[in-house]
Amino acid sequence: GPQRKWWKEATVYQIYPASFKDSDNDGWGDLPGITSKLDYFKYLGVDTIWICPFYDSPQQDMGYDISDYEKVWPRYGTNEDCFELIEKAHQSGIKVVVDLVINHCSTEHKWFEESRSSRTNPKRDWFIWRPPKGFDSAGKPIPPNNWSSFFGGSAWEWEETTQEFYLHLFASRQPDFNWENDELRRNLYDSSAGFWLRHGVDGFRIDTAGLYSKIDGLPDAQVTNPNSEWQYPGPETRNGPRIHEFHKEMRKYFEEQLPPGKEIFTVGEVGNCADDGLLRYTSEAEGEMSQLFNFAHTNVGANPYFRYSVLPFALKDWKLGIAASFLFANRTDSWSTVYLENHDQPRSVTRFGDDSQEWREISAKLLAVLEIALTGTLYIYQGQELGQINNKGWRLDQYDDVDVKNKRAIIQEKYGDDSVQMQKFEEGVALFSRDHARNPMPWSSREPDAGFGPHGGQAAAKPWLAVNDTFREGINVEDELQDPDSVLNFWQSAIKTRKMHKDVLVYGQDFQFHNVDDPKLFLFTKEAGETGSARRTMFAALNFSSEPSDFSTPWPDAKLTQFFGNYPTTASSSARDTLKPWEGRLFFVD
Ligand code: ISL
Repeated sequence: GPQRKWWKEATVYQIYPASFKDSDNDGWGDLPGITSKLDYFKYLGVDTIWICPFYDSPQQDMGYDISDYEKVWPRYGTNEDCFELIEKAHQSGIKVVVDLVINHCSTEHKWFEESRSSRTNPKRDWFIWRPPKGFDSAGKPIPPNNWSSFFGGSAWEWEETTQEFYLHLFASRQPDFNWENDELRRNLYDSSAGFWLRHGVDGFRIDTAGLYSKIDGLPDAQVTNPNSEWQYPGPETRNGPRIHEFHKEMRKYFEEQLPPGKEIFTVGEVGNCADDGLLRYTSEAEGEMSQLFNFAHTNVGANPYFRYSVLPFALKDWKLGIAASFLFANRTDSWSTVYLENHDQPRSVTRFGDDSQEWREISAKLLAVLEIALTGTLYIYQGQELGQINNKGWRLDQYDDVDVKNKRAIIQEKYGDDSVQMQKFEEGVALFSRDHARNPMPWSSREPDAGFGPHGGQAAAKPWLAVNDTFREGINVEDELQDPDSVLNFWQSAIKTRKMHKDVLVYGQDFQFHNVDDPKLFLFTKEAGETGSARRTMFAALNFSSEPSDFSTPWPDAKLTQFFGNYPTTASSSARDTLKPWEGRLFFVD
């Protein structure tokens, strides 16, 4: 079986610093707020935290636009606050992973300020500058190619002063680095990663890890959206010609910074890639990244070219997506991840469970049963452990995300506010906006704004983004701690179970579906150990519907022993049985 590693067995809790805990009453979460909750992580049973970007930034894209890699954004605290968080976390046995955002920085980063100052500046080549293709009849410069930015509009921004465009795959104030430049790469590794490695971090989540090596000559992208002037650059930007070389070089640099004996891990965001590429990125022998986030299962039901146009999907599509996200690593020296939520995804109960009052809790628990049964490093996103759901009934102007704002402005200009297009967009945003994951964490039902800020007699500051109203209906830490049947306490026991049976739950191989076409049932087996008596089979039976469903095991004579489930355990465990609505059961097969 796979080689044992601490970071394979880790349960990682992802923190969005803006929205976790506000300790100084300015309406924004902060690092001391995170430090104040170390006991909460211990209670839940997570052993690693990943903190999204907390570096200095003008916050055009919530800190994914970095103006100084080596400085904490003042609203999040000071560098000393960060060093203290790392130290105290380590004292509590918790590892700390930070975000590495290196496809681009902010236009306010000093390197970009130098680069844009003149065509002959020594840092000119650290970013991707190109002359216009020409000028239109009105004298307007035409971008060098037809690429769209992921956040809408052209991926090129014109600079009057030097009469060239710069490339930005994301927002206009997030200029892409030119990874072809050796000097840039060395300085980038050292500032973004080296600085924090020397201050004791245990790993990195590597942002947009597949996008650094653009295809030579930056050719036009294929037309996938005939309604737009700008086209989504897929093959031109993803998993490009030098990407594996870059990752090897970077990993080698990391290793050089580490004290002897210390082992870190990295997890790359590689949304879209063929299996052989996924294997190569994460193979131990290749020495690139430790593991990655694949989007095969989170992309289901979203148009890959425009996330807000909602597509129907069958349970089978999602099952296959989930398998695709980790099966590539089966019986290899690669490793993968298990996740349903992050700061870019809506709430999993709303998307994959049932967020009605009747089924919310049980379907949230079912998702936990599924996740602890999958092979890979497990990630939980803040609020997921409470069974949080999407914001309901928000108007378009309540969303803060640059992606929603930019695309709304484009639709407004083209079709108007009262158009069918705008109505469709609004429906898509209600399901898919990144802001559903970004509300302040609900700590309490009794305090203003769910106890996000400190309330010792001071007037509470308004949080940067409104809290989700569900904190009044029991979805908050305080109420859930007190309720033994809460989603929170269920997650606690789910994590314990995963650790107790890690041979099959964390490390199990040879995942196999049964009746994969079934529209309600999600049935699979996995194996622990090698051949012979050391081998152990697990069977998972999950019902993704609000009706009871009969299931049978793949083996008529098998004796099943249930070891975990989201309803009180039933005594009989025969090869045929009925699953209650949204029920999930894990068995050993003898
Ligand atoms: O498909 C994509 C690229 O081919 C995108 O989904 C992309 O992978 C994703 O949007 C990247 O997200 C990350 O980088 C963004 C930031 O806004 C997100 O929050 C972050 O997770 C820019 O840094």
